[in-house]
Amino acid sequence: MPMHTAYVALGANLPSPAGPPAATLAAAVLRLRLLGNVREQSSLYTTEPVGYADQPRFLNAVVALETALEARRLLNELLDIEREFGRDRSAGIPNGPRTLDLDILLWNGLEVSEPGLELPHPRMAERAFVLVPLAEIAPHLLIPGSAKNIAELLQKLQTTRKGDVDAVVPIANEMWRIAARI
Ligand code: PH2
Ligand code: MG
Ligand code: MG
Repeated sequence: MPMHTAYVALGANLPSPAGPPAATLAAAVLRLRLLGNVREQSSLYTTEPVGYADQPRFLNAVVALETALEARRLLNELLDIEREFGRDRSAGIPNGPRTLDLDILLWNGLEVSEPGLELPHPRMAERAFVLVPLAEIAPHLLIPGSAKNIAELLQKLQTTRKGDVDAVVPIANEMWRIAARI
């Protein structure tokens, strides 16, 4: 079976049926294992909300998932998992609060721009809450369409938006650590 490597960003800032955001993200990682092999798992980070200020802080992380699923199939599976964890898209505030957000950042070297599926993720290079955890697990990874690797993109963000990068802080969380070992 041909396998692919997808980098998936996880985010949450509302309680879900699994519990508070840390419990949701730990459970979501275990759930992602039904889609393939979670090869790398970043630390868990507490982050300042970006794009819409009046909401709780987020927890964010990134994992590398080895999977046989094509990008569109993977996207649909991730949307299913979001719904399992109580995601309600009818609230409709762009960048607003959510129980669970699972975004594909990269799927192999694929470049695609279709409704609902844009790869690489179009805003990933501007988002410290994505680049910091991604740089932890894949600093040398290259993004299609960009000459810079993740560590270099993060350095660049550090010079323009140092405050954003400093606001992404790793936290010790037992559930998250255990989920990485199960
Ligand atoms: N997700 C958003 C908008 N803003 N801010 C943080 N800190 N973390 C997120 O995951 C996040 C966000 C849209 O998906
Ligand atoms: Mg998102
Ligand atoms: Mg999303």
